[in-house]
Amino acid sequence: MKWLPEEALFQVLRLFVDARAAPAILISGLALDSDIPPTPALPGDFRLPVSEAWLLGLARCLGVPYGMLGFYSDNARGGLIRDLSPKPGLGGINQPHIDLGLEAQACVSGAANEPEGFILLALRGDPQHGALTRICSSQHLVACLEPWQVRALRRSPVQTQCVRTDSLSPYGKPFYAIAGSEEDPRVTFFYIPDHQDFSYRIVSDDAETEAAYQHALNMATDLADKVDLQAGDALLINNARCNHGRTAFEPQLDGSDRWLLKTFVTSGWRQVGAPVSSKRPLVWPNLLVKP
Ligand SMILES: O=C(O)CCC(=O)C(=O)O
Repeated sequence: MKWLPEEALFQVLRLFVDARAAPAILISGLALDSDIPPTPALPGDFRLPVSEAWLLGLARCLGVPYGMLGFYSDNARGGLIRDLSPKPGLGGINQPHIDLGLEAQACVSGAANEPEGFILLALRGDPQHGALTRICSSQHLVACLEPWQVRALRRSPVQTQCVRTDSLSPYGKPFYAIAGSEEDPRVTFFYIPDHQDFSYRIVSDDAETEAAYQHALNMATDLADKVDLQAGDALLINNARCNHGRTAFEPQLDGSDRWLLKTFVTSGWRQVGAPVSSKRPLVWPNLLVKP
């Protein structure tokens, strides 16, 4: 908190708790460790105390940083901090050649640990400036959609469906692509990075909803702000207020590539249980220790 200018700290503290706060905040010019090693092939083994302190310190200003062990083990250091550096051939968000479609990281699996937000801190930007993080504000998007599209997306759920050569199967739970209040709509897109075994599509029993989802996704991709994260930039994202993605880019694989640190954040107290209802109890999630 002492390291941040007062105005920046004020905006960070509002992010999760003020209904009028921005959906995401970009802070530039953070001082990093004096000696950043070449961008590693993952998994790497290094410590960056100043940069890690920024990442986790910013997360503590918002709430509590956390990681998802297991989910991370193949392509990162694991634990609280995940390294994002290009790893061609690997599935998921470390794959540079794919355009990462918009998603809110929420409400699809129904798991208790879906992140309310996350932080990306750039140790090194893409020297070609091809990797652009997309942020689409839900409020802005809903204001741009046709009324019938908003109605259709609030009326009926959509469902992710895996398409294999010989079968179709549901993935995750059905979800409403638009929920929340009129003033503070919650837009949820879902995205699965390219997978060798299957492709996917988003379907609905309601034909208008299915069409509106695709239209809204295309519009969100056009409307999204594109952020060229460079060294010393931190992007703080509130998943309840925006969807995020990333353009494809060309890695050099010579140590000069884009390298981000990432952590998830929870504001702490949250409602558990489904379906969404004001009667659900508020609990403090047990994120830091194993039962
Ligand atoms: O690499 C980026 O800019 C975005 C990565 C991303 O989509 C994520 O961390 O979920």
